[in-house]
Amino acid sequence: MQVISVPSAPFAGQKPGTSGLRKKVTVFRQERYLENFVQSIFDTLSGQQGQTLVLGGDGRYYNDVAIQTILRMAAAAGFGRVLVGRDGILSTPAASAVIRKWRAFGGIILSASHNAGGPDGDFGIKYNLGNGGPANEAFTDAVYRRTLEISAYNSIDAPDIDLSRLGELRVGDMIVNIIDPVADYAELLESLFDFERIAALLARPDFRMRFDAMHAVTGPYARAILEDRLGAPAGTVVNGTPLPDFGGGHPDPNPVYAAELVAALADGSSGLSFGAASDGDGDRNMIVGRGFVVSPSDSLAVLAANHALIPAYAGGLAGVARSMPTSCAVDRVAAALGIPCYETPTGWKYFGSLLDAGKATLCGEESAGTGSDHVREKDGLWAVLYWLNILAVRDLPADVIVREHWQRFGRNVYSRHDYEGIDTAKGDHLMNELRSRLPQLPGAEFAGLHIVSADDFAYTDPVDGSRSERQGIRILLDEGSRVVFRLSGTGTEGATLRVYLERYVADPDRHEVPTQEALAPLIGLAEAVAQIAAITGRSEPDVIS
Ligand code: G16
Repeated sequence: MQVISVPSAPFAGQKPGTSGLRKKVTVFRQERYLENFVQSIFDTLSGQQGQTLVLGGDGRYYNDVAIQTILRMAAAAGFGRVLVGRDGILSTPAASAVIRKWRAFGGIILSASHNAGGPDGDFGIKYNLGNGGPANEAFTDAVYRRTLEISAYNSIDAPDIDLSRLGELRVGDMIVNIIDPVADYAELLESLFDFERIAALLARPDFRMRFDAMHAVTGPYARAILEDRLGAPAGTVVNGTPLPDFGGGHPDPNPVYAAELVAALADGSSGLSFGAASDGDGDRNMIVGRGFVVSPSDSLAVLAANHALIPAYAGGLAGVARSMPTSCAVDRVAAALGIPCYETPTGWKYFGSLLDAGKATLCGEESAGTGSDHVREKDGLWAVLYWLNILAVRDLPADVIVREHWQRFGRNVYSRHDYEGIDTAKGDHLMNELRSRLPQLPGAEFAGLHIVSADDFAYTDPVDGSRSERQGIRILLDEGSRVVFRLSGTGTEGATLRVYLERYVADPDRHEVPTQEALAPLIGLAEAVAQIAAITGRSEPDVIS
């Protein structure tokens, strides 16, 4: 096998964000762009000779082309074997499960998650370590530095291979195993939950669920698990065929982009009692009860509070972790359980060391992600099965379970306002202005709200001591209310400003006040402090979730 060195030169901007490198497909299709980034990953690794790499993606446009390129480059980099999902498909949690089960050296996941796909949509690539989780910041920073000095990439002269049939092939001297993308993952989930009880629930005539795969990667996974293994009626999974452009939709399971599912459960007319959805690459989830969308932060708290009902977690939780902007609902559960609750920056990569060290069992984020130590990614179908297991044991509808949770712990009323595609310079200016005002904020009053403290969140990993700075501006108010400002690290066009709003309401008589109404004073404070309209020219957020 002859390794060919192809001269190249750096591209600006190949800096991984919250979760890998995400850019427009048109950017990735530039000659040498993908190759430069992959070579920078391989140059940052050491000891991969003869080792196993896992490779797959969410099936979006360009997935198939990128996989063939990466296979040739992996052979040139000296990998001994690549496990690739049939048709190049692996959901993000399934890739994590495969890396762990087969003790692979690492994995490359091709996904831009919930971002739109197609020739004008987004594409993405990230590297996961041998623990199955996203590479840490030290690694991604090293990859970025490498992209700035790259002068060539390595490949071999080999034809594309047929990825549609399971089996063993070769690319150069490297073995390629085309594996069933679902089998290892389904087996793992079956080991965590009470499948018999969930099957009994799904068989009940008075219980009907719908899972919306949003034309993205979870279709085959959900069909195999919910319909084939658990016996849910055919048709339970809708939009279940993965399409390269996700049917033109936005595979982000929130009330805006999964509006059809929410509408189907809005009243009793459809006969549905439970709904769920997942995103482009299968790591996010949305849980919907009748006339009730469960907020992701509440979902994490409910999962933690009900862990004793789940076979895998009945022995107890070591601890829980949430990203900083996620509501503090789970903190209250942790306090009641007497277990630690860790607060990390946004990005699943920060949970990895806590999970590896056995400090946390469940993790979650406001951005619709929950997961556990079974893999090192957030996991959409895992969350759905966890909810089904709770419903099966408690025999109550999802909304009642959440309302009872509020009765016991109080309600952390929560919402996120997104201003998408704003001018990057304006986004940076807004954050810099806020930063410069931080020293004056503590003690200030805005429309009756008292600011207790304000800072730019920084995190020291309790396991490896690594430090991450400037992870979002927090304004903490009386009685557990907060406003947090961040710029998204996953967008591909301009900047997305995220404003996270939270207010703690203990009084059960006020739990049903509509969320935006309950948060109105905080929305006013956010505008007054950050001057969003004046700086960005936007008077309303694009997405409220
Ligand atoms: C990624 C990360 C998550 C993060 C989310 C939102 O999710 O894995 O940890 O919460 O992005 O990040 P941002 O607010 O920076 O856009 P995914 O599902 O896109 O891979």
